[in-house]
Amino acid sequence: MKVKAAVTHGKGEDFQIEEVELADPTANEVLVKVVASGVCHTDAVARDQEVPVPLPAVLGHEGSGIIEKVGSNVHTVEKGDHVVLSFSSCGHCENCLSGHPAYCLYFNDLNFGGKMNDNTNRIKQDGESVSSFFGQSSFGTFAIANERNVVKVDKDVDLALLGPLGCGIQTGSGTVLNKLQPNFGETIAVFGCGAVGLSAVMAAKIVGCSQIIAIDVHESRLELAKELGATHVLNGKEVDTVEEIRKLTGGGTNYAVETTSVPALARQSVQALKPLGISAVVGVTQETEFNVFEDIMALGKGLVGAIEGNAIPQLFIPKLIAYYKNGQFPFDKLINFYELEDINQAFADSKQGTTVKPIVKM
Ligand code: FXY
Ligand code: ZN
Repeated sequence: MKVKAAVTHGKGEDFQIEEVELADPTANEVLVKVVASGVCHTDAVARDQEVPVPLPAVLGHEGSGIIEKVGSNVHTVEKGDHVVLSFSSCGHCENCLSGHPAYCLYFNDLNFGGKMNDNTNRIKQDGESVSSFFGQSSFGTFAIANERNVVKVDKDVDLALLGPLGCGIQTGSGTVLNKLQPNFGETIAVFGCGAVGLSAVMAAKIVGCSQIIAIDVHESRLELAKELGATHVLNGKEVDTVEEIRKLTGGGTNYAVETTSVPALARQSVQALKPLGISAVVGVTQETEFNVFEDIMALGKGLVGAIEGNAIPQLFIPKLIAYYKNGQFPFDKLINFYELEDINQAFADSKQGTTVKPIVKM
């Protein structure tokens, strides 16, 4: 079938709204009428070829929509179901089998390699193959997704809002709820108040952290952090954050989440911990300096990584929606909607910091 999509043709180039040809879903795939898709920093990273996704590609990996057609071997969803699309995983490796699909041994190939799980393409333009992304390519009016990427959701919530639960919002909230798991009354510092950081703030409020210290350099985001549950906010441009956090908490927090990808902040997130504290890094940082003895070993601290909030999306996303429905997880406050035609503006506003989480509507 012919569908409209935002196509990425060249490194760093604007998305072009064009027609592409979508093949039928194979046995383990579904065809989804995409209602909307969140915009995540990882889409920009792929567009700019910091990760070499073969181009041309249809990016987008925070889709939400309605099942239009299912392959012959699909059993968990049917036509008409509302779904959120999440990341790809193989289902067969030891990490998938042990309930850790975000650490699938084939994660990079399946999400960034440009092909579906059977290593073939579903999208074509002028007879040439076009890459898929995260097994969904949600920047289009229809998408083919692996059954494993699909999360069935309640029909009584606005489906257009839900796509970011498949990546950015799951990443921030899951890092707190699934990975760090603070106890009621413990303390946490969240570095960065983008969609990931603010989702971590909301999650920390859900578990009852007594001090939730949010750090950013944009005042508007710090205001939003307060609204969403931060008990204290720090502008990293104005104060020494490590010193301030130690002062506010009497020696440091139990936990930290680093979402900014600013290399120096990975170390600061550990320095801001009290003895035995743990910092989770979710911002992609390649290299930075630590004094391993002083920063980590001497005080029994830990630095851990987390991908996609350690979530099993089919179990975790419905829980987030339940929290949203009872008012405990107001992630809609992060969102601004755009038309698909305005997708380049959505990316620009996200980079600028004027929109926390853009969603493009199809
Ligand atoms: O956006 C989604 N999350 C990613 C999986 C985080 C890791 C990005 C790695 C880029 C190579
Ligand atoms: Zn993402």
